[in-house]
Amino acid sequence: MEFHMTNINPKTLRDSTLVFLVRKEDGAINSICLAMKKRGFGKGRWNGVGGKVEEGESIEGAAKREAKEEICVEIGEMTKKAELSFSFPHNTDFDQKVHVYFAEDFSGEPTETEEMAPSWFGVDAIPYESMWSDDIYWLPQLLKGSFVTGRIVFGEGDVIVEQEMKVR
Ligand code: 6U4
Repeated sequence: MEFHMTNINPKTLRDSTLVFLVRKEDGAINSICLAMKKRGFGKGRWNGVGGKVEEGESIEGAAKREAKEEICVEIGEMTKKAELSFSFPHNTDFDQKVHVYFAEDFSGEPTETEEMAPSWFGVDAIPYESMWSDDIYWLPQLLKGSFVTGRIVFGEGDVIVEQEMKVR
């Protein structure tokens, strides 16, 4: 794929959060909690939990609030794993800078709500074909321990038209 970027103005991107609960065995992540989005933006896809950062809220505070609202878990410590800018030139209302975290430290069992239905997946059985089409480019890197910075531009039908990822 050839990368040449449409300008995304970082100042106009609203902050949003995405948290993946993870479980480890012998020090390595062996399962990840994904939740099926039941309504609104991203409906019908497996994803982490999260949403918009509200005014006066910290990014981590927003991430924890969304985890509680969407799958009823209380998150303690989280690790930031990626910062991804998504742009939708045909509908800039969807443009967002997504702060991605892994959380091992949580209490409560992930529980279905009106918004999301959670389920645990082995790291070798992640349903990428039923997720946002960009996830396969960065989630495997996060699971391997990398931090990813990325910019992705979507066309109609949420097809990726441009992308740039830095893995470190
Ligand atoms: P609120 O009102 O905040 O609950 P909601 O309809 O849940 O609104 P939004 O926009 O707040 O939607 O949150 C979108 C969620 O989808 C965030 O967790 C970020 C995530 N997300 C957005 N674009 C994504 C993409 N391309 N790939 C991905 N997750 C994405 O994996």
